[in-house]
Amino acid sequence: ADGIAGAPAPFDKGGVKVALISYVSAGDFFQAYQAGAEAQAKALGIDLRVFPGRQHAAEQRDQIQQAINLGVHGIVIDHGQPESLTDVAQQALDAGIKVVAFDVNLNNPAIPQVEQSDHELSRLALEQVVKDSGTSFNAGYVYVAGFAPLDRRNEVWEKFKAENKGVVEKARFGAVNDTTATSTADQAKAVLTANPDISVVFAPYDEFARGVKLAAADLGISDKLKIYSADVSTADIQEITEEGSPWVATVATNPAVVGAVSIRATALKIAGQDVPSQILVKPSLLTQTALREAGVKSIEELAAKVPAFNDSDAVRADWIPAKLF
Ligand code: SR1
Repeated sequence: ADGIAGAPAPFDKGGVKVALISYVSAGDFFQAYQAGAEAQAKALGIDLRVFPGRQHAAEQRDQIQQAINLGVHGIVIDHGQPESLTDVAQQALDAGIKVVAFDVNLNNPAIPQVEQSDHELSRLALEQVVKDSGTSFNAGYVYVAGFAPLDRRNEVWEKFKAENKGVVEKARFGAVNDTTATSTADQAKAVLTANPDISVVFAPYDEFARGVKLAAADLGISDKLKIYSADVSTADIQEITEEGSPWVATVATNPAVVGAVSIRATALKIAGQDVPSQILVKPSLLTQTALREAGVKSIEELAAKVPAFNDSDAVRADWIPAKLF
């Protein structure tokens, strides 16, 4: 591959190899994240090897070992189970490979972590809940423990409940698998049937929200429910803004930007430049009302209306090409 004139070594000569190793690949968020990583890698002349995730801890470990054997310069570890990754991540570092984590806490000072300000994300969503429904309501909560972003969002939910005793969590459910939305829909149907007094569902992952919305439609209770989520995609915008949708708000970054940021952080590490240990990409609140009023129908239209959504100042350098999307 061609080098970049004026870039530090090894980017000046080219031939830089990076592996993107994911735990989850299915769903809009992860596809857009990968596309953003690919766009930034291309702009940097990086040969990006993408290892798809199938929610399989042993497979993800094997993939890291394969990447070490391939002699990559850097590895992005995207989600995963820390207990099955910390030793192989250390093996990669010992082999001189730079490692960056997205949404998985590897507790290693040599591994910077990219995240979407999950505490703020949760806080913004719950502030909107209070605006819409006050502080006395019965709630459903969709959560699967063990995923760093969901655990961070959960910390804010727990605090919110502790501070608002009128908020009663009637049921907690959820699944993360190959078919997260439909599995969550099946569970939501049972939960909403057993708890007809639930009026708010906090579902801080778009696949969760999609599942709850599906269940509400099947049960014919869409008009009795308000769903709040994280994440956004073109398909999500359509589901949020369609007539009668109970999905009333989401708080989101542009996942393609987060993918690009992950690659930039890895490139800076490979070039021997400073990278903060925590790299935050800030999310924005997107309400159904605002999206409808702005007539936004896709991620591209959203980015055109909210320029900050299409970029991040995180981990920038003069030699790293910007303006990817
Ligand atoms: C299974 S964890 C899902 C979350 O990871 C990313 O942080 C996305 O925001 C998504 O909500």
